[in-house]
Amino acid sequence: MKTHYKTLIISDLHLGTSGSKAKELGRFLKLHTCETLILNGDIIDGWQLKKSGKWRRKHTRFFTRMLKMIEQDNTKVFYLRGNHDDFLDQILPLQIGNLHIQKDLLYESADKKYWITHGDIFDSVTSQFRWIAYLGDQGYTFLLWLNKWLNYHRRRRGLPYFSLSQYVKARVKSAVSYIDDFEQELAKMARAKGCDGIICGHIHKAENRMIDGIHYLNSGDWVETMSALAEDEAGNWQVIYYHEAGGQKAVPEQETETLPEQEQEAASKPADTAWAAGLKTVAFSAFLSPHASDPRKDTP
Ligand SMILES: [Mn+2]
Repeated sequence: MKTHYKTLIISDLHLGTSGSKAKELGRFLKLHTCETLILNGDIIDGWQLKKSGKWRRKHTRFFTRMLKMIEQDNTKVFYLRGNHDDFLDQILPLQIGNLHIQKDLLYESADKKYWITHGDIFDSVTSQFRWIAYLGDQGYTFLLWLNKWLNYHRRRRGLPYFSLSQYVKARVKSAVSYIDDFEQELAKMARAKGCDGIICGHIHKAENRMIDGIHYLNSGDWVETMSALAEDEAGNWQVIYYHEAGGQKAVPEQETETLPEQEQEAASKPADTAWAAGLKTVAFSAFLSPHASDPRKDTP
């Protein structure tokens, strides 16, 4: 039995990178039906594809799944550009049947007006250090790789899953304030546009809360947290996670050497902090310094 929502919003799938959880998202979409599906940016990672990324069959399968939803369920799809799929700027706005490719979207629901945008606009209005820019695009990829490797060894030693990048994000002061500023600033932008709410992605941190009277919603990502935003027929929003929605555990993939992952719950509470404390020094020196000098060069 499929769960039905009025609208589903996902973002930051980063197809073309090995960290992309395309298979899991495919399964997730199979478990749901919706009237409107909004792909809120960074679905295809054009930057990585240009450098070292590889387009894989499972990446194509995601779009096959999407087209099936359009054909079988008559789902309306809006693909909004993100900074990693900014190649879309050259073709948008474009409409092919029920598929709309555009920059952003004004969405009305239950008497409320939402501005839906990827969120990278924030990077141009702030001089704040940004955590991904801080690490650099490559640094983030490396961090995800290290995360996999680390957890492979932790699992062999019987230790629970530990999310290194979530840990770094939570501990690095500038990262915390970046996320905070991002949320505040986007809420302000929504207000300036006369909207009641803002729906974005970009920072890979799902959220559903009020900020100074503005409804702030973030759909998270499909690289790590595997989260989405769902709206029911009455206009109520919630963040849903892959593992809560009945998705199976991530499976090992021969083609990308992805290692099996534990439930995300374990990731949210790093249990042995003594072990983690040792990582801090590694994290700072290994990932942070090389890119710290020029945060504008390689934006997330
Ligand atoms: Mn982005």
